[in-house]
Amino acid sequence: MSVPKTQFVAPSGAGRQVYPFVLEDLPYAYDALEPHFDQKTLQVHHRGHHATYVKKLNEAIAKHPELQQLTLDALLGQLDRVPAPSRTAVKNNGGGHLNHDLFWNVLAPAPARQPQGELGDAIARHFGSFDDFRRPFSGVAAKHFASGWVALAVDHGSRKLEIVDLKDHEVVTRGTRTALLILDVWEHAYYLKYQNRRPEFIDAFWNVVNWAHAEELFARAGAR
Ligand code: MN3
Repeated sequence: MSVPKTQFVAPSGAGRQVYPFVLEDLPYAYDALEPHFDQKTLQVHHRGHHATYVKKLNEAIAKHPELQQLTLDALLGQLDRVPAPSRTAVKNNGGGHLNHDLFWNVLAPAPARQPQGELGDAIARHFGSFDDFRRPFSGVAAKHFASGWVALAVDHGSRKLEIVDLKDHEVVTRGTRTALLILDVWEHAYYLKYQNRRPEFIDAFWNVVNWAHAEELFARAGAR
């Protein structure tokens, strides 16, 4: 089965995985993001929620040997190739795996507080200033109804930066945009520590953003 490989960008490790999909270890200890993101939440979120998405994605793809050579990026970019009875499971659990993998990698203990270099310049150019980017991103995250994600993405054609509001486990469109930053606003991401106070969780997020990783993703997306 031939796959048009150049059509898909692989912005993260999980996007390049093929069946059987695996849960990678976090690139830091579970308590490394304290006090902003607590150890217990991170453990349950990674070893509980994320692991379950990987397990259910594998169960769905196990039924379809013809899909087992496709990368996760290819599967999510061509969901119509997935037989209808398994499509929702692949969309939800595959999207969950991809988004969580990116989320863990755009977090870091004691990172730089603002983006530098070309990404820093691009954010200043597109939004006016770093704060003029951060405010609407936080606003979209705070207002998002029910479960979902908020991402900063770069469009490959226009080179524009966009704040993208994603429902459930929707992913940033494969092939035409690359996600540089993502925030999980499902209740499971913050409920143990912050309960219903999602805005406090969003404020805490800005203390642990791995801007160096976002800068690398931006450079690799070929954006200027
Ligand atoms: Mn989550």
